Amino acid sequence: MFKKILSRFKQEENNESENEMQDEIDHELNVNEIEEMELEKSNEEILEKEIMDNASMENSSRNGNEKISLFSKLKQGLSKTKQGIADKVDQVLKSYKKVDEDLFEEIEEILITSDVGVKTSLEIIERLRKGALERKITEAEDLKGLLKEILVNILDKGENQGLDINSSPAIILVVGVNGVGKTTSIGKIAHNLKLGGKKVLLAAGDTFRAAAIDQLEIWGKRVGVDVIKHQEGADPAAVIFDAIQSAKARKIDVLICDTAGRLHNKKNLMNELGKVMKVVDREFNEAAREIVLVLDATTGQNALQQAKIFKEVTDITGIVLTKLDGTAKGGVVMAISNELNIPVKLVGVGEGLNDLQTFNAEDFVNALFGDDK
Ligand SMILES: Nc1nc2c(ncn2[C@@H]2O[C@H](COP(=O)(O)OP(=O)(O)OP(=O)(O)O)[C@@H](O)[C@H]2O)c(=O)[nH]1
Ligand SMILES: [Mg+2]
Repeated sequence: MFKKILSRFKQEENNESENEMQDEIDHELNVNEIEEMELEKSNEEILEKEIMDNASMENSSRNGNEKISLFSKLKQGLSKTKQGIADKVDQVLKSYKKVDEDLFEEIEEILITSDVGVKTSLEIIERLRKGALERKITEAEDLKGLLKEILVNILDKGENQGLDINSSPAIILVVGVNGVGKTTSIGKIAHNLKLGGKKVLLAAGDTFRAAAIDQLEIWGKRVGVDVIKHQEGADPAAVIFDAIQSAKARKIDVLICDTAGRLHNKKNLMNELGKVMKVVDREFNEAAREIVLVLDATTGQNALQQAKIFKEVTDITGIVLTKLDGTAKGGVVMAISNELNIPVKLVGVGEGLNDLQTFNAEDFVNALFGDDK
């Protein structure tokens, strides 16, 4: 039965024509427009929420002398994904005892149904089969170590992990569709950089709505970093231009630029990001550059689809995967890492200032399986 579903999946994947893909992409971006109308709140509402969040964050950090370590925070964040992948794998390994073909199929099913994606799941199982043969693994329980190794291998992009902004000046362009956590992530990155002694400046490149500018300013105040802004509706490239001049004049180490996710279609997105990139090339070519794509883990395979679109329109250097806490869809990180070959650089495991971590493949897989570091 499962084989049938799988072959249908594969067939569907193969049959997907370029045009259908384009429709899907345009649809995805059109949905943004509709969502924009639905999500558009008054400035006051957003400001109020931000201020309340701020207060509760401060309270919790005041109570939080027993600061949870980064790893346990990651483990806690991944608990639902663990239930969907690692716990189920553990169960089948226990029930099978010996390695056989059915066991591989069961693991494959677990992966596919956990947002790891068909393509990546099949690759993982192929490597698992081959590895088990090579290492003459016959006990089902012994497959777990091999599986973990394979997952680490897929996720580990070597030196590319973490933002590459050690040389000064540096610029980080933050892109992604609306609501994925761009502005929040900018706040968290700015906070971490400031703690590391860097001089940081923010640019309000999302000029699509006034609230976006206000929200970035709130984050700026919260972490003690200035924000360069224009009016709502201004040209984002002009904002980035001003921010770059200001960064140079003030000898800023890292300039972080917010951008709008609410663009009607792929062409608009390409035009807007293209204009911004031109300004960066011309005015700030000497700066180390990161173009990070923010993806919301709770959207599962949709996040993969978004990453494909953005990869086509700009040279993404890394992914920030937010909202891993509380979602069962964290398996999508394997698909992103494997299928797009873009390193996941940071992961968000909560709404607090300290809830954005540098991604580490080994820690991630250990946390996913509920093991220690
Ligand atoms: N639980 C959780 N929530 C997060 C995380 N990152 C962001 N959020 C929440 O996601 C919501 C949207 O975040 P924003 O930073 O406003 O997203 P955005 O991409 O800037 O959105 P637009 O400006 O509307 O395009 C906020 O309520 C954040 O608190 C995370 O890692 N975990
Ligand atoms: Mg925003």
